[in-house]
Amino acid sequence: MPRVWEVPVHDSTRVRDARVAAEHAAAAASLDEPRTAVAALVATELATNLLKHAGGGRVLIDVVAPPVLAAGRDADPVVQIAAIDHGPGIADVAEALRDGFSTAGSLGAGLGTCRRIAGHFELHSVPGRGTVALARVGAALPRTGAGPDAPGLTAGVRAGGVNVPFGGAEYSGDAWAWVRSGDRVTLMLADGLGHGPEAALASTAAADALRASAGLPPAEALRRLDGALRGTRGAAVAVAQVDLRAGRLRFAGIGNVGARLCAAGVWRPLVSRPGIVGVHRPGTLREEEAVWGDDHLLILHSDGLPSRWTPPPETCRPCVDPAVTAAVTVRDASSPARPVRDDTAVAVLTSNPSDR
Ligand SMILES: [Mn+2]
Repeated sequence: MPRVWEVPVHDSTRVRDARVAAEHAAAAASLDEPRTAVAALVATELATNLLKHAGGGRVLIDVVAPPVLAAGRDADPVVQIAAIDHGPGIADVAEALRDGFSTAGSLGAGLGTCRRIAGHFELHSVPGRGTVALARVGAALPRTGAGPDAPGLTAGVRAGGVNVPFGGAEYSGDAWAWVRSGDRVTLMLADGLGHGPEAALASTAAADALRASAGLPPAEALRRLDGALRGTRGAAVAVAQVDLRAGRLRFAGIGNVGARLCAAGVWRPLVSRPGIVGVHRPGTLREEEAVWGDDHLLILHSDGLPSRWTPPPETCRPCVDPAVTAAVTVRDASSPARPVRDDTAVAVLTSNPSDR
């Protein structure tokens, strides 16, 4: 059952908590000492920045699969560090990433340093709405300099997500995972009933079972998951699968997991059947099919997001890192005055621009 960390950062004492969380996540991802130090430094910088530039915010730390899964390669886990705020935003992102840039009278090495030392770093800011800074730190890069995002190792799509435990708990009852089998990539989001460790056991079992059914179509995968979750509390689960060669998306879901597909800026929901995976599976399970192309984007989310939430048109941007889109979604669907009332996970699947 993987840990997740949410560290609210509203005073300087919490910067240390963010660093310690990053060190724990690095241990969970089996990073070596130098890469652990990188994760700790990035978490420290991002938490410090929240205080300096945004009047506070929160740092989410998680161990995730890499955003691109290459066929035949084991998915080495990476530490994902996301700093989310509702601050004034950054008018000039490129300028803010320049080494030595500062607006708050600091040394200003922060964001430029993060971008240089993390394996992957993204900054997304909308003036007036806030900022998401997201870093991924994995094992040391191969000596060729080819990272997991390098062309030639890619899979046509990329996925990412964030997972926010309810009330700052150690475990989230939600889990998301993605797997690849040949031309088929499958994204799953599971919301274990209730929250806390028992809910996390159910959603973790769903993620494990998905990894064992990578090539199966969504409805068949859900049948396997239903068997795997017997004896747990059960979960709401949605499974979406892209066939890269056919350019098709297939979807099936049981229970209350939101699924929305956008193409060319237009969103439409994908519909799940009522039921609880592992407890009560509907007798028949119809798969929904749709075209999948480069301008498509899929969001799966648990009901930690408000039930009437619909993605704003600007969310439909396949060029943005999927984990950043997920973090922006969580940020914009909640506010300091309107905190979420359950575990919240959002997972996003997009095409991979480096393949084009
Ligand atoms: Mn839940």
